[in-house]
Amino acid sequence: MKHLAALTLAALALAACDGKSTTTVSKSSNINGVVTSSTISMTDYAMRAALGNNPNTAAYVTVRNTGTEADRLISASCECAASTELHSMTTKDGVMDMAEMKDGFVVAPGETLVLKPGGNHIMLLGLKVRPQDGSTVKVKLTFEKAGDITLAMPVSNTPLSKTTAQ
Ligand SMILES: [Cu+2]
Repeated sequence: MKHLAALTLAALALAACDGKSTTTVSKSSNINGVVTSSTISMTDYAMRAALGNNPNTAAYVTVRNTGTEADRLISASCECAASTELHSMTTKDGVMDMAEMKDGFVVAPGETLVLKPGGNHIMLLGLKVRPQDGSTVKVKLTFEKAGDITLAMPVSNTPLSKTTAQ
């Protein structure tokens, strides 16, 4: 256990160190919150605040492939959670069911992948830090071709609700 604690501290130190050199993204971003690499553009990203004693939460993003080749969202990771999975959401006979997308999500050229509340999502399991409404939490997305892109996700009790005018 001591060993694990030391590792965690080392990871935190690394993260703190990393945070000094850049702001929030590893590629580039503009003031409208659009994060881009040469072939991937991301908008509408947010994380749901931790609810009650729920050990898990979810995060969302819209990914547009502006390149000429298919890419694939392979995985996501967050220091806030013990593990992170990509989940699909299906409804059968009125019952919602989540399943891990072990091969991730393919995004064809010119197409858009939408991860949103009530739909496919990024699942954050075993929260180590409980994301609070109004805070910002970094989530790293890993693409097969575009590589790693880190998003500073705004945390909300009602993620992305502003864009759908509730
Ligand atoms: Cu899920």
